[in-house]
Amino acid sequence: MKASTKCNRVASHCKHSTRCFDRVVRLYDNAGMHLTRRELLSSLALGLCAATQPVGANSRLQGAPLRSATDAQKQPNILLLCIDDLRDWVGYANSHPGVYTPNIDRLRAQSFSFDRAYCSVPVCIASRGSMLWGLSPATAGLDGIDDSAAYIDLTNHRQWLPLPRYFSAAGYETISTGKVFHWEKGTARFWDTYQPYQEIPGSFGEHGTFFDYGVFPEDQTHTDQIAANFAAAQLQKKKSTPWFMAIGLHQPHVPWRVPRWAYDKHPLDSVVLPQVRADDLEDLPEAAIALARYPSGEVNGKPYNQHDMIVQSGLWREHVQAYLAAITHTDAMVGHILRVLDASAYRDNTHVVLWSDHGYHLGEKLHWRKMALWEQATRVPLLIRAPAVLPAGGAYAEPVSLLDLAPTLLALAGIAAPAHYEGASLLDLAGGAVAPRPAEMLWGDAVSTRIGKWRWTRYGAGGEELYNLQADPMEYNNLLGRQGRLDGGLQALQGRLDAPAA
Ligand SMILES: [Ca+2]
Repeated sequence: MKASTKCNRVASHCKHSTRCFDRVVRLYDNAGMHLTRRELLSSLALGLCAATQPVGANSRLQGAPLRSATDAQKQPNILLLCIDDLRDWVGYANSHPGVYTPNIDRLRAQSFSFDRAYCSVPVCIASRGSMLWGLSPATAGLDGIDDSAAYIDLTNHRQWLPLPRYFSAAGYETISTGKVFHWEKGTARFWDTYQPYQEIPGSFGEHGTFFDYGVFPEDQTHTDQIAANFAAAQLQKKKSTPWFMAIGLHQPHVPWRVPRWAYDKHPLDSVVLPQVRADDLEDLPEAAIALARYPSGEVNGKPYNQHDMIVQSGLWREHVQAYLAAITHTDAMVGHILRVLDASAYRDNTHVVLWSDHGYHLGEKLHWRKMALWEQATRVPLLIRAPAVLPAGGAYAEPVSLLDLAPTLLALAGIAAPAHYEGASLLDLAGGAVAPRPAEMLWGDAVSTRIGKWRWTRYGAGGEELYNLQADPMEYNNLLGRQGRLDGGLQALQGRLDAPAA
């Protein structure tokens, strides 16, 4: 990977300086490790391609059953609510004081919750690509670092089709608006009924921290309100076939620009900052420290780090307030859509699934945004309201991966998953029919595994982390220290699942 490519990508987050982020560029320019990994990914992908049947009318939708129109009309509808950059800050999770999500909390009471759900890659494009194509990030070539080309290849792949196409093949009308796929271009064609959307205009803010936030103008309609209105209008139409509707809600992705009422739910003096330990990086290997400090580099000739910049600005609390307000706005959009659904003819024959593409740091590990392998960046809400299938109010406490979401959505509709999917339905897992399986997440040349109470992360450049989340939910204490390794790997970890807290 060439440094210039990465700088251009990083520059999309930072217009102020393409010379920033030197440390990260150096980390990922560890050429030997990265090329080895790229070669490995390529060989994996080629192996899978070779194993796939030739393109043809019957093989394109491998695994999708043929159904009669009568059968199809009995199939449940699926409403998928896709939230952008929402970490585990939902009211029902009690994860942070002041989170206000009454509508999502009501949905949770009606739903089965996967309380420890993890993205496959902690950045929008790669997480969504992995989820929507049912492929691990390694197979899809989406490692989070420079994924544009791999993502475009996916959208044009002739055998690996995106999720809505399997619903179409089973007789569903597929409906969408908002950010579901990462980009509208090249993906709008995957839906039968599609409303284009406008991203929220934003910059890198006026606060000197590269974050854009503020009050959304009252005389304009917020893009998420437009999406919610579209969903509501669709839910009021009479449809002759079952439908799969995916609605993308942009907040709490930056820019955090939501109406005044959402800010008013979070008065500044009530906002609680996340717990951050200044010495939190001292037991991390160098590669983990570099990830925590990402993005870092220099601006106007001075070294900087995002967390330092926000602390020095004196606006940390305002940033947290804006994130909380953005969550509350999305919660209201969820409430609007669900109220219309529940007043509609579709109420009793529609499964609702809510998920977020990855988490978010607001200072923990001295890190901001996503793009890291700790709980804050990787853990997401995941709710399934399908009371005939999963008990309302129920929960699954073991780690699960969003890689399993596409086969789960197909299973909810009674559609067989295509053979190349690398995840498996969560329905069996939730019912206890199969043993818990580790959730794996990738970032660049680093891999992190959640299994039971453990998180084990290893970096291509060297260095590992091991946390006992039961004893140490904030991941303050790396049990391997700066230099340690986990002897015996995953097998050893599985053997330690029942060991006393370290
Ligand atoms: Ca995102």
